[in-house]
Amino acid sequence: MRQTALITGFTGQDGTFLTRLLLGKGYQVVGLARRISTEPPRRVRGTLDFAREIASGQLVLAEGDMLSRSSLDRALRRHQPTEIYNLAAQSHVAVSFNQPEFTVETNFIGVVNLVESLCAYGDDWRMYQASTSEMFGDARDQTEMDERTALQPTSPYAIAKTAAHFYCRMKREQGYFISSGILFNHESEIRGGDFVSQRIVRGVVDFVSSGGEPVEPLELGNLNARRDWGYAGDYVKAMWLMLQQASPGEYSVGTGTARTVRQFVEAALAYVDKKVEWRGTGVDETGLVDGRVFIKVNQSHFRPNDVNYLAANSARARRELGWAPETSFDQMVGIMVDAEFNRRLRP
Ligand code: NAP
Ligand code: G4F
Repeated sequence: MRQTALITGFTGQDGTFLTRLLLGKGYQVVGLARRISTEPPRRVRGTLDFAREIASGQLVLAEGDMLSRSSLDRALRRHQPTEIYNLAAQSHVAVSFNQPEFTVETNFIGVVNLVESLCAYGDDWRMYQASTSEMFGDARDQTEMDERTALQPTSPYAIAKTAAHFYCRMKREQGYFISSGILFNHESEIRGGDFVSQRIVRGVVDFVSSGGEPVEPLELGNLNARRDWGYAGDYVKAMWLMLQQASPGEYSVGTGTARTVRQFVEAALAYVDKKVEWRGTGVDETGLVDGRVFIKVNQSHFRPNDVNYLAANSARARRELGWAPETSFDQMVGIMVDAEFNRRLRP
């Protein structure tokens, strides 16, 4: 019999990749989407076209919001999913400092709403919770992080995600099948435009497309922050694998290699055969390309607290799930840059 999966956060980056993965496996996918006043973003239109191509009726949309328990109850009763992937979140760390209440409501209370709705709905279900490496906070010893590493969240985003992580753990200990993926940063050609990877990629494409004409420098914040960046298409496979195990658990998922924001800039430029020359330090640092200022540091992009180092120890995911990243960092950067050039050819 065909399996039904419900995905919250279906319109986001991971929701898009996971929908495609599950449709490809023959699932019926129920995409929970909140009502917005503007037209659906292009990335959802792409998914709808994709669904139409492979089989009509395999993808259905359910209107709902993590802050409305009754909408979650209704979606569960109506569609009877057996796998639930909770990807919905206010997912931007910097935004969470300006909107702490909304972030905590969505990322923590929203999870409580969903879990309690599921417990009332029955017991034939498995849930995936999107936990995050941000929960580790600023590790002093800079060793790779796994499921046993202490959590020291330092942003409203991470605090809310940590509360949700513990809530899911509590429910797992009561016998419910809830698995939490502690995923490290993963990017793609459909990454939101306000994350540093996509800001850099768009800046590089602007620079190359200018043909030597003056362009506004790309303003960034903390160039020294190190992240363990992987490709989103690989990471949604780990989510699915977690729900196929005999028992639920927590899994740290990343590549194991941390790179600085500065190295991301260098890699994106290298892909278009350019080199950056760094000058100055701190907020006075600039990056020159072909003698022109391409990068400027702007204090407004710094966070009140930043996490300076994140790198995964994914031994458990590799051993138990058989998961491993398939796309290298340089390949991921290339995919993003190519997609940005193509997007400009087809507005
Ligand atoms: P994303 O692109 O920002 O997508 C977030 C999704 O959540 C969107 O579909 C958004 O819908 C939805 N959403 C937000 N508030 C909602 C609400 N109140 N009710 C229903 N839906 C709501 O995020 P992502 O990168 O795909 O990440 C997916 C999940 O993994 C998130 O929980 C994120 O915190 C977590 N995570 C991400 C990473 C990463 O590097 N990408 C790493 C670790 C964990 P709209 O389209 O309507 O805004
Ligand atoms: O791209 P970012 O905004 O991602 P961040 O904060 O690491 O969060 C992402 O990954 C988490 C997993 O670890 C997810 F849970 C979360 O949902 C999200 O997907 O920033 C990365 C680094 C930070 O240290 C930031 O301070 O880049 C630094 N940075 C420097 N300049 C900048 C900028 N970040 C942004 N967004 N914009 C800048 O101009």
